[in-house]
Amino acid sequence: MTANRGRTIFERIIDREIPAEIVFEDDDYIAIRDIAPKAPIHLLVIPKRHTERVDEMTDAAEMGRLWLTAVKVAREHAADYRMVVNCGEGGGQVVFHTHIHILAGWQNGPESD
Ligand code: DGP
Repeated sequence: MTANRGRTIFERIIDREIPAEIVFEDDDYIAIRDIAPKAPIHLLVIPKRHTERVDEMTDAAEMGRLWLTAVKVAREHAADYRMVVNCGEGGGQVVFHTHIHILAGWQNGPESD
């Protein structure tokens, strides 16, 4: 067993154990560039407090602050954008630490390039 057992890659990025291109950070959130971008701009907004998936969050203020942070980060990078949350393996989630995807930067909409 290792000390890192159970910690996700995002917790290790938050703790600076693994490098990432950080585009925003405050006391409660970090936003990074996705390592395998699915759009010209692909960012991940990650709360520092650990929950496995967004639907574990029951506090409306906490949920609201997460989305407001994602909107702020998105608007700093693009006028128009898509936000995606994958919930659970069946929903395509691979990293089990809550995060919002921001996808943007296409010339003519999401399926264009
Ligand atoms: P999801 O399927 O919603 O759990 O998306 C996880 C995303 O995390 C996926 O788009 C790839 C990205 N990702 C995985 N490992 C790393 C990493 O080490 N660094 C960065 N920057 N992104 C990562």
